Amino acid sequence: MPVSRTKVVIIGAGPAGLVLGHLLHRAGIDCVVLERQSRAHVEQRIRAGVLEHGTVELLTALGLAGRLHREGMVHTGVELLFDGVGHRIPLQELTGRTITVYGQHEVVKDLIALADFPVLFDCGVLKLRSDQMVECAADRVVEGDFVVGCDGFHGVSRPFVASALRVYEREYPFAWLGVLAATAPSAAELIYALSDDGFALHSMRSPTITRLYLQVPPTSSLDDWPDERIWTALHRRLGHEGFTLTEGPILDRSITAMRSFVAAPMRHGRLFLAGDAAHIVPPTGAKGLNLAVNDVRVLAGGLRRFYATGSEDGLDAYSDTCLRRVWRVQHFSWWMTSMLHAAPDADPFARELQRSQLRYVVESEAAAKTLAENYVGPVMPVTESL
Ligand code: RFL
Ligand code: PHB
Repeated sequence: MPVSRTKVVIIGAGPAGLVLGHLLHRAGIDCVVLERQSRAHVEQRIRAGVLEHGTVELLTALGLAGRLHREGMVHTGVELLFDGVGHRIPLQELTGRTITVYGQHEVVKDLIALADFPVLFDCGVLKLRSDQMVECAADRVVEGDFVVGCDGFHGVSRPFVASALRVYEREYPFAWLGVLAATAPSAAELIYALSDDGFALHSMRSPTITRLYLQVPPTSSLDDWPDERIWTALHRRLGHEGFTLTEGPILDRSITAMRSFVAAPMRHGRLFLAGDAAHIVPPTGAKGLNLAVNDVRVLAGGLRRFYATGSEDGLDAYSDTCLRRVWRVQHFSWWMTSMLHAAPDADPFARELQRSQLRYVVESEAAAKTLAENYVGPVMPVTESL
């Protein structure tokens, strides 16, 4: 088998792998991104929608945010709806920062269109031969100084080091049914709702496309949820005074399990894990993509330093630096999830605690600020990231 060489072999063309490619290319470090799926597949995969302030700043500094700034929607607040009443959390007023609603697949399209480094689609990594060499489809072998596993939760890089990992995990007794509907959003902002029937979320992708989620049993299949049942549940859970949910044709639907997961450490010799390959959060905090981008921002800094000076200090610090943020986000995502879902095993005591917590968050400025600060994400040292 012919072996091709590069400096950094990146497995996976999701947000983590592609942003890393851009950061390395900008620093003059050769890399190649190997992706199992086709380009059309990764460009159409509907997933996240909320970008933290720091993620937008990094993409902007990299020159990758032209369309994001034209089409993304800047939001200055989110709404929490419970006991039939909506309460606005004014994110910008509380933190000075905003979020941008822009689909993950749009981010991925932009990152691919602007890539000046090789991104090889339909080129899945079948196995790692070592922490510096991978074997791909079509008998291709690629060797580098480093391999970075950005291959998501179901990839091949984490299993390669499974015996050296400590795993922390929690599964939730519910899942999310997500739908994309061809209709204008029914409100200007995101609405996170808890009703007696469970959680629902109103989000959006554009002035003509609405994104909606429903808490469903973890055993649910899409066949259990014909359109009419979906809309009835959304009306019941999101309905409140001054709000009318508009329906439209459903363009995409999927069910996602809810899981918290961390595998540590994130470095094994010359192999690094980044993004969903190393950790998963339940989507209630809107954090997964942002965390993936943060990992590769830290890693690119370490690799830049290594190639400029030979020092491995940044690479040695990679795992600990990332895991500090990972655990903050794990806590926030678990907290939002527990506060906003109807757990099937919750007793009346647990339900009252949950409502008390929700009331506190909307009545206390300190508590609202805690939510807001975590939701918009930390201030990023962008210039240091390039
Ligand atoms: P990805 O995006 O899963 O990309 C991994 C890539 O690796 C490829 N791959 C391989 N390639 C080569 N060889 C192999 N052997 C390979 N195995 C896999 C895959 O095809 C894929 O292209 O991981 P990455 O880059 O770490 O990015 C993580 C994010 O995708 C994820 O955390 C977010 O989507 C999570 N998430 C959200 N994050 C947010 O920040 N804000 C949100 O609002 C938000 N909402 C969500 C979400 C995730 C959701 N689902 C569907 C899980 C809402 C939902 C419903
Ligand atoms: C989305 O728009 O897809 C979205 C928004 C907020 C979340 C999760 C997903 O917490």
